[in-house]
Amino acid sequence: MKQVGMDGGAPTEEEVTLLGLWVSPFVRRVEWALHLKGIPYAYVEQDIIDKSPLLLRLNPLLKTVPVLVHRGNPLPESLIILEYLDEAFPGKGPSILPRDPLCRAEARFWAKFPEEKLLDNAWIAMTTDGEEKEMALKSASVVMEKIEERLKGVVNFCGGDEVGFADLAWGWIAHWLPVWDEVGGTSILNEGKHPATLAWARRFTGHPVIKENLPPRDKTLTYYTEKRKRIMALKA
Ligand SMILES: N[C@@H](CCC(=O)N[C@@H](CS)C(=O)NCC(=O)O)C(=O)O
Repeated sequence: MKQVGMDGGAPTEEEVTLLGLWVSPFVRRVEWALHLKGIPYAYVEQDIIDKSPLLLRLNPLLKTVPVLVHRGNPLPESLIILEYLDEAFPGKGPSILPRDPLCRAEARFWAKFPEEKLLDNAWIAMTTDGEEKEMALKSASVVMEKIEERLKGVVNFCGGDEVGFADLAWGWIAHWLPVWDEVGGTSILNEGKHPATLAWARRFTGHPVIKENLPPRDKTLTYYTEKRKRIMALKA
C-alpha cells in the first residue's frame, strides 16, 4: 500500500499510529496487542459518522477504524493488523499467534468463528425487535454453544497460559456482548448456559493489560443505548 506520512510529510522509520474510536472492540483489540507487545504508538480518535479527510485518505476502501499506520503504511482490518504486528515486530514482546503451524491455524479458525457467525446476529438482536430479533437470537444461541464447548476445560486463555490471538479476537464477547444484551433486553451470553465462557471473560477482562484498556462500562452502555434508539427511530 502507498506510503503516507500522518501530516502528509515523510514517514518516520518506526512510527506507529493508530486511528481509532474509543468504543470500538476492533480498535481495542489492536490496542491490547500493541500494549502486550510493548510497541509505543500515537492514537488519533476518529468520528465514524463525519469521517475525517485523514481516515478517508488512509482507508479509502473501507473507511473503517482501526487503521494502523506503520512507517507511513496504512493497514486496515483488526485481525490482519494483529498478524502484521507479530510479523513486523518479531523480537518485540510475546508473539500473539502461536509459533506451531497447526496451533496457528487453529487460533485463526477460532478467532474468526464468532466474527463470522455471531457478531452480526448479536448486533441485529440488539438493534431490532420482533421476528428479526428472534431469528438472530436463535442463530446466536447455536454459536454460543460451540464457543462454550471450546472454552470448557480452558484454565487460563484460548492461547494457553497467555492471552493470544483468539482471546484478543473474542474480547468483544467478554466486554461488549453483555452490554449489547443489556441494551437489547436479551441474554445471548448467560451464566446458566455459558459458565465456561463467562469464567474466561472474567479472566480476560481481569488481565492487567486488558483491564487498563477497556472502555468504561457505563459510557459504553450509554453509547449503545443511544445507537439503538437512533437505529430504531430510523426504522419507525
Ligand atoms: N472488520 C473490521 C471492522 C471495523 C469496523 O466495523 N469498525 C467500525 C467501528 S466499530 C467502523 O469504523 N465503522 C464505520 C463504518 O462502517 O462506516 C475490523 O476488524 O477492523
